[in-house]
This record gives sequence, C-alpha cells and structure tokens, in this order.
Amino acid sequence: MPPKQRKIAIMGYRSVGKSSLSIQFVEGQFVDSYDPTIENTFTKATRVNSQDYDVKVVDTAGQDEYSIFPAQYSMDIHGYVLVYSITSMKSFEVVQVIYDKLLDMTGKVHLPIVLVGNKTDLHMERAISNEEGRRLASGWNAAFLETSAKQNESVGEIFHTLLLEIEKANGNAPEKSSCVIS
Ligand SMILES: Nc1nc2c(ncn2[C@@H]2O[C@H](COP(=O)(O)OP(=O)(O)O)[C@@H](O)[C@H]2O)c(=O)[nH]1
Ligand SMILES: [Mg+2]
Repeated sequence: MPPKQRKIAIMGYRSVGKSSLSIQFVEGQFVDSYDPTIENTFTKATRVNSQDYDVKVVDTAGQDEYSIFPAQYSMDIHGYVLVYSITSMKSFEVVQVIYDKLLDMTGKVHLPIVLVGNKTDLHMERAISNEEGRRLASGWNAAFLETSAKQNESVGEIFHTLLLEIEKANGNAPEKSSCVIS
C-alpha cells in the first residue's frame, strides 16, 4: 500500500514545548533553545499498524486566547496536537480556548485531536494533575497523553495516536476494536 499523506498541526500556548516535541519526533533529539517565533513544517515517514504514512508536522508559532487563526489551520489539516505544559495553568486554559476556536472555524462537532500535557520531568512544578488533563480530553472525545520532550517520553505515541484518531474519524476503526454484526 502506498503511504498516506497526513498533515498535523501542533498548537498551544508559548513555551509549552511544541517545537521540542516536533523536533524530538522528527530528529530524535532535544534542542534546548529553539527560536519561538519560527513556524516550521517538518516531514517524517512513519508506520502504524502496517500502514505507511508521510507525516507533515506544522509546528505553529503558538497561540493565546486572543489569537485569530489563519484559515490554513483548518483547510488541509487532518488532525491536531493541542499541547499544554503540566507546570502552567495558563497554558491549560489556552488549549481550551484553542479547542473552541477550532470547532468554530472548521464547523465540525468532532476533530481528531490528541491533548498533550508536556514537561512531565518537571514533576516538582506540576500544576495540572493527570486526572484534570484526562477529564478535559474525554469531554472532547479526544486522546490524552502526558509527555516529556526532554526525556523523549511518549513523544512518538503522540503522532501514532493521532494517526489512529484520524483513521477513526475517516471511519476506519482499528482492527482490534472492530465488531462484526451479523
Ligand atoms: N524540562 C522540560 N523542558 C522542556 C520540555 N519541552 C520543552 N522544554 C523547554 O521549554 C522551553 C520552550 O520549548 P519550545 O519547544 O521552544 O516551546 P514552544 O514555544 O511551545 O515551541 C525551552 O526552553 C525548552 O527547552 C520538556 O519536556 N521538559
Ligand atoms: Mg516553537
């Protein structure tokens, strides 16, 4: 089977680790000081459940509650990674605003989304519990993960999970949960 082309946008408040997660996924390294104003698109080939994918990762420059999204964030994007930092209540509030704006802009009731609580290595500074993150995602019918871009913890899972969420939204249920009605 030929690879499927997928375009994913990473969104969230500033400094939550959007670029660090993108670079960790694409290049397998942690870059400590990446220009926060750059908006970059990375490409990576990956494989999930014996399907090949060419993934384009749009690492956005970040949003706050007042951001107006460019139309391109809805047009050819298959799925979204919404990132907050587990150390920042503000960033947790901002993902909720972003979510509402995305639904508004796309006019859809459901979008393939993975909600990500990043920086789990900073456990002494944790401000958002795992449970709070999980609850928010479940209200959206979205997947949820906690990660550390720094320690490369669960970073690949973000993208693999989102690719499966996109398949689900396209009506392709994963085999293990498919059910046959006769
Ligand atoms: N401790 C820790 N720091 C991180 C992590 N991810 C990103 N950072 C740091 O947080 C800052 C902002 O990261 P960056 O990826 O530029 O955030 P962005 O503005 O959302 O793209 C940088 O100093 C990163 O080194 C992480 O998982 N753990
Ligand atoms: Mg960045």
